[in-house]
Amino acid sequence: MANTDFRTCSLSGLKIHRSSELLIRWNLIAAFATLAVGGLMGLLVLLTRWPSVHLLPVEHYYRFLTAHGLDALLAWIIFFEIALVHFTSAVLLGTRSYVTWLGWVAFALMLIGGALINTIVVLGRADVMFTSYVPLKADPLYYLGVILFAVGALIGFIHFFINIVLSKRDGGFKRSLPLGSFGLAAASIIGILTLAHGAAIFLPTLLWSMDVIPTIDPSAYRLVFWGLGHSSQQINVCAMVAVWYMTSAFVVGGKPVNEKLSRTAFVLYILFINLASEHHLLVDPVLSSWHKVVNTSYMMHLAVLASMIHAFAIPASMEVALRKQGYTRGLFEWLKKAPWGNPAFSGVIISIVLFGFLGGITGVIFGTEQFAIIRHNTFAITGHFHGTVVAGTTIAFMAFTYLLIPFIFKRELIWKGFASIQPWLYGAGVATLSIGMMSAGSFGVPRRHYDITFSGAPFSFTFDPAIDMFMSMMGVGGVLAAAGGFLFILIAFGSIIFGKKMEQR
Ligand code: HEM
Ligand SMILES: [Cu+2]
Repeated sequence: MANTDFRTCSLSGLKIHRSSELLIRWNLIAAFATLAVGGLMGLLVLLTRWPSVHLLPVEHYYRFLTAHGLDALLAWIIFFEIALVHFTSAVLLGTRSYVTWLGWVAFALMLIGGALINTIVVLGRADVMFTSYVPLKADPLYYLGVILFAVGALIGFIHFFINIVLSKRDGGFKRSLPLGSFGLAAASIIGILTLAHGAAIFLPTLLWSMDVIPTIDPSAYRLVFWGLGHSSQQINVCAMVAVWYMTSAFVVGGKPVNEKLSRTAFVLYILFINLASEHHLLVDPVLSSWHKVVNTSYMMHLAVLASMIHAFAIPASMEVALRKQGYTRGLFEWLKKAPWGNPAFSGVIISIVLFGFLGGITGVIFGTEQFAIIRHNTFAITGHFHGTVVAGTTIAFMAFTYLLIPFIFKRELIWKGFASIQPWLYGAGVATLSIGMMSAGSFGVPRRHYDITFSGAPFSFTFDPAIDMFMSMMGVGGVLAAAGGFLFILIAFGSIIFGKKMEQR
């Protein structure tokens, strides 16, 4: 391959090959597009759950809830992660993308699968929500769409390993991978295991929907489904943490204080995070209490430990780097003088704080055997995971987008002033949304429920009046988040199309 196919990014110094550049670009474009659809669906669902608005009719509520979960959690996040796969397994190592065609096969499968899922859901043939618990049944094409998307993603994660093996052969890195790539290696290992569970559950479910298999045991479904559904959240955690480290490195020149420790923490994720999948089965009668308590009160903390290590290591890496730049007065000058106007930096800090305090803490609490029984299927759970996958992962990915647009698309950001407030707007919105949901849930408000006033029901039930305030908090926060999300989409697409071209060798 001719050397002219490489260019050197003048901002980051990265050596970027045309083959990876195109793969990253298209995966990012697909990610932004699916986030736009998913976010719009989220807004419509929100305006339905907010009792004083109650926008959609009942069947549309479940239909759009299904689309929201799939576009936001499956499509946006995984398209972005596959972009990160190519970024960390080729660009960060200064090598080309090997087997580029395989990257395009993965992308095409994900695109076709995603389009199929959305079409079938919009046609009203798959009102089964994200989890598609049997015996809820969707059109076979829906399961086929999920399988195509998952196989595409699987190939994408496998591409990571092909790239790093061949890159090592060609001298892309010496002894160990840079930390960002190491994090994505952890994500890809978990990704491959996870997607194998996906195949194990969605293939039989496809056959069942085609009447080839007579029944699927609901407990078996839940067990295997969460091997996919929960473990894939750990792909997200690994990718998010890798983004935290990389942003610290790119924006302030931060290096982990003890790199071995940070690497070990990623290994803890690989080894122990799968155990946490069991929190989805805590109220099911299948497993024994002994098993549940040992798993959720003891073993799970080995994975929590990993997050605690990262939560200290990353801010520490920033502090050390900023102090080296001369911000040494007092305890906190480095913090005051940090580049808060850079949305990549502020976004990552917001992501770290909200992920830890909203998503992490509630996950550890709700995920214990003792607590699960009173929070299960309440709105508190929805509050918890908007603290993790939205306030944590989505904000981190948004922040990293502000770096990738100049690095990969060679465009300047448009609307820099708006860009610098976008993470704050989105972060404040999601935090309010999430706290509103958690508070309402602690008064027993259910998730996935069309009408909590139970109008027309044979028995009347009213919740504590306090929930009015919490549901409004959710509503106002959600609208702010939707505004922040919309701003992000405008800035991302606007910069790609209209941003000032940057001259580079
Ligand atoms: C504008 C931002 C967002 C708003 C206003 C929003 C709002 C909501 C609301 C109101 C629900 C319905 C809960 C229920 O009725 O049970 C929901 C569910 C959900 N949201 Fe979001 N959300 C947003 C962004 C996101 C993002 C970015 C993700 C993923 C990364 C996400 C993932 C989910 C999932 C997985 C569900 C559960 C779907 C199900 O129960 O099948 N949300 N969201
Ligand atoms: Cu889970």
